[in-house]
Amino acid sequence: MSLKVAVVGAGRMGADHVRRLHEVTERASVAVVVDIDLDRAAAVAEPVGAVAVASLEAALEVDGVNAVLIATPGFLHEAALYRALERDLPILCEKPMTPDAASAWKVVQAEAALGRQRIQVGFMRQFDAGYQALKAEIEGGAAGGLLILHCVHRNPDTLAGFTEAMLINDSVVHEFDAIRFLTGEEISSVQVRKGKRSSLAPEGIKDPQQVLIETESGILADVEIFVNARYGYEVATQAVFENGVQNIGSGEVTPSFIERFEAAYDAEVQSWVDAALQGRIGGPNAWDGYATAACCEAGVAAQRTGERTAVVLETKPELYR
Ligand code: ISE
Repeated sequence: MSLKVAVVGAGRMGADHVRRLHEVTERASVAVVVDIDLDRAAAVAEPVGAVAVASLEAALEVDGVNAVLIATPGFLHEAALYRALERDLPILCEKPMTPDAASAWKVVQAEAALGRQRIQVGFMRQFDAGYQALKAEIEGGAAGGLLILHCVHRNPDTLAGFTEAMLINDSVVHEFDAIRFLTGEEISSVQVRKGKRSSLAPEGIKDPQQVLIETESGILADVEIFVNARYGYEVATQAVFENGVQNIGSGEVTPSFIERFEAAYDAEVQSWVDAALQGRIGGPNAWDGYATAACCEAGVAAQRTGERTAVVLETKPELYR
């Protein structure tokens, strides 16, 4: 058996996943590409022999479709998630699962009512060899307990229409995910400091910023988020232990996240496919999507007030324990 995927969204991420599913992923193929811009859908679908349609409803009618990969902008995810959940299909949903904590919590409740985990959220860093090695080091305990994470997240530039909240919702969301993944803990508070503004940042945007994070047990993390670091894309973490340090990613400069995390995306999609064929998910779940949305909401509030802002979560449903 193999997965016949409807890829929703033919933008940068959607097109990259279509190429990946066609060229790299085993036991899967792209059956249909969905985009409201039908020409754009066709341009992505034709080279891989897939059908192009303008709505998910139409895609779900295409013969044999048995899985959905959602790669539209985040504000469109919610409707697509419900549609795919209604059909009880395996879903890989690009981050953010939904743009805010309340809508993410509703998705969690809908999946919990279904009684099966169907949604895997596209936090690809969990499939990156460096992050996996660091997690193994933390769990192994050879250097003692983990105390601090210093995180650097630099992008070369931003698209038109970029807002300061996007620093948190688009970029720091990956650090929230990585910190939760590495520590195995929930994040309890977020604070944001704005300093000297780069003259290369778009008008009205304070870039870079510093995000200060604390986990449940008191592990501290600081994130430098700098999205107009013209020299390239660089994502790095230094973990400070009781008796040692470990660095990942430092000096690995690429044009964008696509190249930096290419192997991680490949592994993420393969894991999703293989798990889906066995009726499971193969990575971060809807609870992770919800918890990171709550962190983002606290982060955006903290950007406005400058205050240390608590992250308050609902009770985790049994399905995710
Ligand atoms: C982008 O959407 C990503 O997912 C990248 O990993 C992140 O570094 C970038 O800032 C986001 O815009």
